[in-house]
Amino acid sequence: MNRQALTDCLARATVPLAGGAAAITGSYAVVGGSPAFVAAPIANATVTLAPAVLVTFAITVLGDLGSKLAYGGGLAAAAVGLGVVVAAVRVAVNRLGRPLAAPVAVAGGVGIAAAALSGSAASAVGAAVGAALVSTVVDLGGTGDGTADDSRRAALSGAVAVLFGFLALGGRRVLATDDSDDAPEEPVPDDVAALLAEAEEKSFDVEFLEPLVSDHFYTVDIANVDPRPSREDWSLRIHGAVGEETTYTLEDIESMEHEHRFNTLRCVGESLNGRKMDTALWTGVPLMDLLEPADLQGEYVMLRAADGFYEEFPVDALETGFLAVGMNGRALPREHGSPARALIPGHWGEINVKWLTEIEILDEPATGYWEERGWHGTGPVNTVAKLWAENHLEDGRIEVAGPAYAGTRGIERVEVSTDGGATWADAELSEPLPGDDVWRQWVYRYDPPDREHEVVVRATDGLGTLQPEDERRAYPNGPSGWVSKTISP
Ligand SMILES: Nc1nc2c(c(=O)[nH]1)N[C@H]1C(S)=C(S)[C@@H](COP(=O)(O)O)O[C@H]1N2
Ligand SMILES: [Mo]
Repeated sequence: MNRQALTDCLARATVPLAGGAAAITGSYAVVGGSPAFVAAPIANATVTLAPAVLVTFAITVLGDLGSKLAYGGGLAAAAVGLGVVVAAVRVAVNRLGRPLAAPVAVAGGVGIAAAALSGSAASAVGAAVGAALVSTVVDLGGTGDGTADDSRRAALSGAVAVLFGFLALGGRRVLATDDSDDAPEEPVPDDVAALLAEAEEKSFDVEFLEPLVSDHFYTVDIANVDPRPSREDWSLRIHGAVGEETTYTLEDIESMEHEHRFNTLRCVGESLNGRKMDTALWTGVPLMDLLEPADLQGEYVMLRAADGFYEEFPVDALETGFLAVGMNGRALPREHGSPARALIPGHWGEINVKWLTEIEILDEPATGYWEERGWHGTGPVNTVAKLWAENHLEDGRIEVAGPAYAGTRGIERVEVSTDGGATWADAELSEPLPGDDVWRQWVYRYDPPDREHEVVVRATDGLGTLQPEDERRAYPNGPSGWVSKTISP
């Protein structure tokens, strides 16, 4: 293809692409980043259907960038898909010799495609309006046939799509006063406030160190657009190898006796000194209170969720499990699994299933979502001491600090070396918080040598076991090794 032909081709593709882009912005303007967003099913499929190696690379090497790229890829695919609809409809209308009918036909075609994808009329209307607008303006702006006209239409369609995007998204910001999906903030109950105050008091006053109850709790989702099960529709079904199949509604759960628990979560796919480890105060009910009436008979359990996620593990781990409906004194936020998620103490984050809908008891072991992709993330966490804060104090000393975590084994000791591991000293540990599965903080201050030096940190768990020194990357068993960092005086 020569250059001119390529330019023409691109120019012609621009109108449908601009239409597709306007369609997804139109949908977003109406329904936001909810499951009704027209790009949601496509964006989510990019993760679920992607080859395991690619997903692992995205998680371990690209981290958050990986999920942004996946989301971006999904958005692009949705724009192209709807663009194909725009193109097909416009070609058909022109063949029929009814160019004036194009906007109506485009609105209809895109609307139907968007409704099929999103299952939402509002979302479809937003998409249809966006695409039809681009189509209309392009037709009004065209003067006749020919190549010069093609590039002119291309420029016009791009400009309309961008302008529409600004207006639609701007309008959404102005009109949607509360863009968050979470319940309106209610005052934090006294008992929760007291526990949060205790955590604040026990947190070290160290700059750049996350407090014992995390300010920002990480998220890991297979879905680019999280589910949003409505409170009314949500239920938790306990079935499979049980004596008595049992279903709970949210009302059932809310009428039960609630507890508050500090619990740390850590993702098996994070890097050794990474940030996918956090702690919150969770409110909910012990899983056993829900499971006892069901009379469990199998050895294994599969937890299933509204986003299509599922994880399997031995049923014993449910004994200390918890169903959380609240977090830090508020309703469980959508990104952390509202209305209810599982917490399985001491285990890697992945079996702490969010948007939990089913507990299926099994006679035989099965394979969970991440295990199908090669991970071994259903067991207990590895011991770690992280180095998150490095401060040069006014008195000339250096202060290093971080969290240490070993699941239900607990942390007994953290040691620091400032000479690359030749000699060691004990770090100061924060007072333990109540609970069996909570991290602690460590801090160490020292007079630095007047050259670059290597600081190494290592933890000993509550069973007296020193964490292994050898560095292993996250895939497939979770990161392991001693964290070290080169520090300049
Ligand atoms: N339904 C569902 N539950 C899920 C996930 C998910 O993608 N979907 N991710 C899991 C993983 S890999 C981790 S590490 C934790 C993270 O919990 P958080 O997002 O609340 O930090 O949730 C787990 N539960
Ligand atoms: Mo995870």
